[in-house]
Amino acid sequence: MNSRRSLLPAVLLAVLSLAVAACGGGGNASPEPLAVTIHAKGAKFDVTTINAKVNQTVNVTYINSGVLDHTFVIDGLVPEQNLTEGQTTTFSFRPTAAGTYEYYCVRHKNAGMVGTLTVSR
Ligand SMILES: [Cu+2]
Repeated sequence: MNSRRSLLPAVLLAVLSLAVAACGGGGNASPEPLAVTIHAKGAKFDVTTINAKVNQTVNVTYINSGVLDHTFVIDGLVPEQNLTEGQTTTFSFRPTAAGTYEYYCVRHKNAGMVGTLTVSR
């Protein structure tokens, strides 16, 4: 009975250690925020690749420097942002899973107004 009693703290400690290890697996500190400025002009983004980390906040400044209306969408991450000519908007997102995501302008996706967000661990 005594031995069982003395075992309990050790078991608790082991469980706690596992829990901490599981939480800390991806690194305890969140990555520094990433700032990205993207211009829309013609039917193009001037930035067509964004590289981010899992759980990294990405702060985007989106500038429409052309004469067309443009949008910006990442399915599941960024709802449609609308910009009329000359407008600037800012928005943020934070990917929680590694992978490759497409960002695009709804109006000009077919014309090639797309880019790639790569999220890595
Ligand atoms: Cu567009």
